[in-house]
Amino acid sequence: MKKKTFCPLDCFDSCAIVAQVEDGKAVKLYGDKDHPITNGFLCPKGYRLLEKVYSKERVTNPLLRVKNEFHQISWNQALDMIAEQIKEILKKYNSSAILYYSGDGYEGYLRNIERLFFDYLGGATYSEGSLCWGAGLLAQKIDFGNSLCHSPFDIFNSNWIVLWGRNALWTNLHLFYFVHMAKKQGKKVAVIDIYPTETFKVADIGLIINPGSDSYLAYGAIKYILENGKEDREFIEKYTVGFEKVKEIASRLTYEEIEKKCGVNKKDIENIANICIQRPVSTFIGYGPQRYTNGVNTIRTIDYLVAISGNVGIKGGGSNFAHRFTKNIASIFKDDTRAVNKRFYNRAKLGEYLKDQQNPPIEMVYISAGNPVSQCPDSDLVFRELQKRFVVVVDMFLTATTQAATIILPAASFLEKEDVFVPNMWHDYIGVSEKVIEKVGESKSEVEIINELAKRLDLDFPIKSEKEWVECVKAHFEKALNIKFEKHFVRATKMDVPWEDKVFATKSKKFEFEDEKMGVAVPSTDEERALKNQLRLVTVHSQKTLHSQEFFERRPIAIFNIEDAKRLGIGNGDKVLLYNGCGGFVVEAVLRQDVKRGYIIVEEGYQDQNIETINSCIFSKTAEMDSQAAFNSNFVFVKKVAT
Ligand SMILES: Nc1nc2c(c(=O)[nH]1)N[C@H]1C(S)=C(S)[C@@H](COP(=O)(O)OP(=O)(O)OC[C@H]3O[C@@H](n4cnc5c(=O)[nH]c(N)nc54)[C@H](O)[C@@H]3O)O[C@H]1N2
Ligand SMILES: Nc1nc2c(c(=O)[nH]1)N[C@H]1C(S)=C(S)[C@@H](COP(=O)(O)OP(=O)(O)OC[C@H]3O[C@@H](n4cnc5c(=O)[nH]c(N)nc54)[C@H](O)[C@@H]3O)O[C@H]1N2
Ligand code: SF4
Ligand SMILES: [Mo]
Repeated sequence: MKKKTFCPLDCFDSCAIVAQVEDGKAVKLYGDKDHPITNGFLCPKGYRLLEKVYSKERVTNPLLRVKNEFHQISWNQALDMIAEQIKEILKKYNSSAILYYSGDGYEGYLRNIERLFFDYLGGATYSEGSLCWGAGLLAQKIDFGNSLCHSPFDIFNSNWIVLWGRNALWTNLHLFYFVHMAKKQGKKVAVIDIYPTETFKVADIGLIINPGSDSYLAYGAIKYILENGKEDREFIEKYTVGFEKVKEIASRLTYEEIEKKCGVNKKDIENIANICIQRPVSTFIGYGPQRYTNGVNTIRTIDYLVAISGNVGIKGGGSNFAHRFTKNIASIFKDDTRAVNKRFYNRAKLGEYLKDQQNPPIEMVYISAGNPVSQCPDSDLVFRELQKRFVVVVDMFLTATTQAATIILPAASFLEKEDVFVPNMWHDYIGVSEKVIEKVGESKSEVEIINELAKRLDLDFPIKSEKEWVECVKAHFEKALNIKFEKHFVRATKMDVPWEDKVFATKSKKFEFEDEKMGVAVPSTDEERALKNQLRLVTVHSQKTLHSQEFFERRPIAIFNIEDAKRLGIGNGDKVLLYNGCGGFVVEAVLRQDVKRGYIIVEEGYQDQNIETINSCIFSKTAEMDSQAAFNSNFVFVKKVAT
């Protein structure tokens, strides 16, 4: 028997999966051939999802920590204890003494039921700011009014494709495939990154740039375009505001300064400019370049380059960062009128918030589909602060975070529940998944857990089955988007080219070079500075994992420039401690000639039994307006610990 489901991982591609089921057991997963984006194949992680579902390591019973050991308890015991704890908190303070941490480990829409539950309680402490994409979203909100992508198929209308800080082969495999097909049709590709990633395989032009300096490159290309009169005059005059300031900044800038800041030469700046004016050009901005203190500014300047070169609102163009086509649709899983006590913490500063927050302080933390000890900045502080509290973690596995849990609730995997998958990073095919297998062990879905808690707290909460909620969510999107779910997926919009009418979602209805609050984006570098002998730590997403969810064996490595390593007495294969005032983490050194000096590259998401994570070395810094964790604005000392 075949059943239809969707990949639950937080990924650009949101793949449609066909599960082969025999005697009630899923035996194989493959990419849905009917789905226009998935196109019959999954990434290597996707195929391995099945091993996760049936893994011996899965937590299949509720667990309670007694001293430092976990003991199996019944669901009734676990849920009663949590409900009691909530009642105590409501007596003592109000519901905002509960912090709800909603992670990105599972992308099904029904998990938002947790938020509705906390709204019904009176509103918890919710997150704002992002670990992921917040700076870029804010940038595009300022410039365009929203972040929207072209249809993936529109790439075939482009002359050039620019992958700007997006490692598509690892993180967005189906885009990589689209690029590969476009190349077969003669389209050209430029890739811009801080080191030669595997995505450079498709590059006609590959450019290596200093971390955090992209706004200089963007301005350099703008300068060159303006000097040669190649800007799209009509677009600029009719549909934008604030251009004169950008022009002035570009004219004052010198190529020498740009070369120095970005570490690229004038020829390369000219190359990028010449590519951008060979309209149409589609640009795909990754999330690496915005994980700096100047992340918003950086993405805005790339938008400027796309706009000035005339690539906004045209077929084959675009500044594709994320696809927030649901932005104006109210969530059915929120009820602000009930959440009178709600307040917000910044995800990038979770540890500090737990430590300092008063009136009321955080007494309980409810974590679902998240591994904040591994994934938030300042892991050690997050861990220490969680340990002091009543912490509930809903997860399928033991993680760095569950080590601080009071109670662990075993989550059903994506194959054990039905759901709706609403992508928001690249394409716009919404999917409805079937329940493929019965629950493994005693695991429960998030909907079931919340229903049980709501009953115990006598809330007048809408108790519905998963099936009923799926129908509600479908009906909601059908109405809001004027679509019909005739099969298990549907394209949510008919928009192939965003902003085609050149009416933007900004206040002025124009593309805004200038913002009331943040002014005009300028050439900038990350303002954080290294101390003597420190190297910048850049963390990237791994091909082998989805954050802390490992799919293949890997060991922690740091890629070093060969000269830097020599200077610091480090050889290839050495075990080195990376450390700073925040904490430390041991990695193996890999020396490469093709990586520039001054920084090391480490994959994120490592966690081991001793709760050591790379985010031990990451301070709680943020990009502008606290929009985003500035993971890459950190520096470490390195010390050889063994060969
Ligand atoms: N295999 C895999 N796929 C994933 C994920 C995963 O963990 N594993 N995570 C998913 C999620 S949640 C996200 S947010 C996306 C992220 O997807 P991407 O944005 O593609 O991934 P990152 O590794 O965050 O960053 C992309 C590239 O930016 C580069 N970079 C870093 N700093 C700079 C800079 O200053 N300038 C330039 N030009 N480049 C820079 C990095 O070297 C890296 O190659 O991927 C999704 N897909
Ligand atoms: N240094 C550094 N840190 C980073 C980043 C970086 O680039 N550098 N990237 C950041 C980004 S982009 C993101 S999006 C975050 C992501 O960080 P997290 O949101 O923590 O994501 P994951 O580690 O993928 O998953 C968290 C947990 O969800 C669990 N899970 C899986 N399926 C289910 C389910 O069905 N139900 C429940 N309840 N749980 C489930 C998994 O077992 C896992 O333990 O990390 C951020 N952290
Ligand atoms: S991780 Fe991404 S590319 Fe891989 S199967 Fe899931 S959605 Fe598809
Ligand atoms: Mo992310």
